[in-house]
Amino acid sequence: MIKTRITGLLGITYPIFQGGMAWVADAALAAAVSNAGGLGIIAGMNMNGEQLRAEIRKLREVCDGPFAVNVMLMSPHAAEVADVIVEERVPIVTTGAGNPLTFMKKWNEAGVKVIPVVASVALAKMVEKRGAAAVVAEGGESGGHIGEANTMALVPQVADAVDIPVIAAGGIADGRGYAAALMLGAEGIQMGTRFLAATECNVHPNYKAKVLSAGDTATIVSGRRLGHPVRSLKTPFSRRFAEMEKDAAVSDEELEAYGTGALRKAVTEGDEANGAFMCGQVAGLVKKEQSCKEILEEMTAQAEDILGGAKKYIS
Ligand code: TUI
Repeated sequence: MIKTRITGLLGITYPIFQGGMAWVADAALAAAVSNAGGLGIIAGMNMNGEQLRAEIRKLREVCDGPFAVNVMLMSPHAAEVADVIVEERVPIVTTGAGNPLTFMKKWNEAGVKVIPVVASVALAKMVEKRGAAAVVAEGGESGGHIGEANTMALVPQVADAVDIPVIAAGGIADGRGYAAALMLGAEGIQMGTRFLAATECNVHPNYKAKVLSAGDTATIVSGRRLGHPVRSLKTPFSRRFAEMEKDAAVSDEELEAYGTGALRKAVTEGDEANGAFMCGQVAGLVKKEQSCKEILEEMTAQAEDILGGAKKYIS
């Protein structure tokens, strides 16, 4: 078994989080991951307060264990979602795409464990000071909204800067990445892309098929001009978006409008022409659909093998 401060702190079997992917991470996926011994996370991003409350209750019907809700801080519903987390006594919250300080006092006072996703050392130090239980250090190999630093550089710098546990995210999809993350100073990992291909993941079949057939250079980053770079699969939509942002004749408003609703179209409709299929660089490592339980068990067995055999490098 791989045990760290994170397994003890959260009461989970495996120190493996499922990313709180907007539109994707519903009660079914989060329950499957939590029931298998990892940390399942419901995405609060695409829901208002009442929709989130319903999703939390749905999860609790089939899952007794710890789970989390992710608050996407750029969401117009962030404040009401933050309140629902307290009202529903959600045990753990993760945040993304911004600075969570405005909500941290309320969550800490309610006994919610706060685990912000950070893309820099500065934010990691700031949230530690305000009572974060841990941080997820997310590198730019990730799918979706990303920061500037990549996992190999970011994780050890964050681990040096804070005393709370660090969970590595971005570029991890198998036991090799898991073992490497521990060597960089992380005490757990978060994965999104690998869980996109999970049996219990309800994305449109086109989305799953695209992830499963993707190779190492299948993704592209767009949206830098708007201040929120996003990594997604190369599709007619994402290539066009990247072209439009280079074109000075296209206004920021037009660009923003072109992107609006694109993730929903990919997840719920599998719309190849107009959808944003957010996905990490590790898609090329994800070759088959598996249950969440199989994913957690296989990741752990591979990482244990590698870590156990690492002495071969020392003479
Ligand atoms: O949030 C994510 N990944 C996401 S959110 C999302 S939904 C979306 N849809 C369309 C456009 C944009 C987003 C899809 N994927 N990951 C966590 C994450 N947080 N990555 C990077 C950051 C981050 C970046 C800057 C966190 C804080 C930050 O600065 C905070 C500050 O103000 O200091």
